[in-house]
Amino acid sequence: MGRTALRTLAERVLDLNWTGDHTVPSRSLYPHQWSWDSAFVAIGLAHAAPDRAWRELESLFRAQWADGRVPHIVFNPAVPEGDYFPGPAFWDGPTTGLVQPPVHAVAVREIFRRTADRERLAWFYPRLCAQQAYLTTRRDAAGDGLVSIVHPWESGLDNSPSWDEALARLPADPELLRVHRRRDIRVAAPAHRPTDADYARYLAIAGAYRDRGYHDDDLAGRHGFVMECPSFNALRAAADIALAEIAEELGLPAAHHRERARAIVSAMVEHLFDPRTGMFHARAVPSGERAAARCVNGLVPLVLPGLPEEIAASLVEAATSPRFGLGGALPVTSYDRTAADFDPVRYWRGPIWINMNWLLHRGLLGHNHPAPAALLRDRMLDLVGTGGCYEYYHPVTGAGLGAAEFSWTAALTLDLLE
Ligand code: 9WN
Repeated sequence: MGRTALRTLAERVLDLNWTGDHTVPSRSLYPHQWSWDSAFVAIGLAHAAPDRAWRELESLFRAQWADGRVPHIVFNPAVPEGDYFPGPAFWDGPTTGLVQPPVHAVAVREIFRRTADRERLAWFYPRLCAQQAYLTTRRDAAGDGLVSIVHPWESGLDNSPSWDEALARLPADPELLRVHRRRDIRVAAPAHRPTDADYARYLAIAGAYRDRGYHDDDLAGRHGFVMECPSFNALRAAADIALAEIAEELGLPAAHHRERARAIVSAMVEHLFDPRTGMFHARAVPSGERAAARCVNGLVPLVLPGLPEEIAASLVEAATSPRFGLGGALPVTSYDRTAADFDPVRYWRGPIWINMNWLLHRGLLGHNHPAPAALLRDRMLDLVGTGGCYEYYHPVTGAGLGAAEFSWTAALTLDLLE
């Protein structure tokens, strides 16, 4: 498909999924507003419809909690409860109490670059700072300067092998799935989604957090799932770099943002980088055990400009190895292709995701690897151009999987086409 046709296709998907003040990730599977999806969508809309890009994030931040957290899902009250599970009845409120990776400051910076709307930038700045403050003060469960997630859904990489060891220690109560019926596997192929055992654990962890009123006191001592995710923390450091630029634009002090980004990068290198694998790994709190699996979230820290060059080089090497296939016929996989349990169709356990590759593309450019960056960009555009804007793609055939007409794939395609 030619570049113009691809742009038209991507814009059409975003139009289709626009609801009037936000974009749903997909009409079929995800009928509400998701936090990091909206940030990726806004990055694409910044090119095609900048006013809509601002409105996308404004609607999300209007749902920000008083403690600063930006919820992972904002439920649309017009959507019937049965259209997504777990919906508002489960969470006991108009949003979930979880968060997702903070890509929003980067998105705001990108929209500002194209609109120069200083008034809207000034509206966002304190809200983005409050989002970071929540993560910094309430979610540093280990006290090591890194944010902990309290649910696999918070990583955005739900059934990534990064969480296998931690989840295996928790009971998978089948009763929960008798009480609550999954909707996703009636809309998508069950083999392409997390398993029932995964979902039983997801519900138990979310229910425990909800039953404590979404409090973050003593997470390490009281909560069953507390993990430091490398891509979540990298995106949080990237947010501080964006916030420094936003603060400068507004004539405000910026040094503390840069200082915190530096501190996060040092903590990540100290606690999450494994020199034996040459990449980052998720880490359990309080045990400090690093997950053995090599997953794409361990490559995403390449987005950080402040990463020591030898570490950036080792990430590029790991990404280029047969485990992830950078430079090959298709973009990078979500999981190590050579692992015994690599699964080409099951969600975050093998398939190719455009948002992860878009982040790696940025990282390659930032660390001065223009040739592999250009090749990766072409591979992504070929994949979307051939298969359409799917949620994820088969790592051998390139066939589209999961939801069709998926918003962030369309949005990031628009960004790549610029
Ligand atoms: C749970 C919306 C979201 C993405 C996540 C992706 C998936 C939800 C689900 O869909 O998660 O949050 O129901 O499976 O894993 O990254 O934000 O697109």
